[in-house]
Amino acid sequence: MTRLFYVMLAVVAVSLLAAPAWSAVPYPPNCLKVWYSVIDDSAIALCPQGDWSWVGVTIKDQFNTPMAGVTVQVLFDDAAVVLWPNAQGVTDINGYVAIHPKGSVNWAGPVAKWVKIRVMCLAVTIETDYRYVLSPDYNASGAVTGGDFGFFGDDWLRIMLDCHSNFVRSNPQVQSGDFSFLGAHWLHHN
Ligand SMILES: [Ca+2]
Repeated sequence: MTRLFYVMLAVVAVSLLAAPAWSAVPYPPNCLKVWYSVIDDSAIALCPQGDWSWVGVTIKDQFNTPMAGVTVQVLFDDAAVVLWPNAQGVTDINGYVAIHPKGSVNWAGPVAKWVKIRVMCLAVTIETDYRYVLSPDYNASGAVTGGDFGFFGDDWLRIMLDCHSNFVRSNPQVQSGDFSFLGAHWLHHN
């Protein structure tokens, strides 16, 4: 009888130890990630002030329950993308967080950077996608100023859909419509 008692005790102990394995973790198929204020389906733009493209993320666990109070990060896997500071936020009671990346892109030629972008939560990759990343802060100084205008001038009238300065993708030429977007972020800084 005593032996049976200890066996039962051991079973209970193992069950308790196993309990953490059932704790909530982010479950990507139940999560949702949507980019807003994008250039088009394949391109986003970052302003050092954080007022251009942004991402809304909903984190749910394996039971489809919203996870509140967890940190979500947006990672750009390219050294040319500079963030001021890291793009991250904490989910609300509905598991939702809006992240407005404050960013710049170090200009490396007229073609926009094609960047791998990862949304992470608690070391889990929620979603990975690839997009062109543009920025009116061409020299990654943290501010949109005269130095950036020089880069835009070099691209002026260039006909190239994926040009870094082609903020209006419906027209492949860099012209006044693109300049108005640069103007809208003029002197914005981190
Ligand atoms: Ca700049």
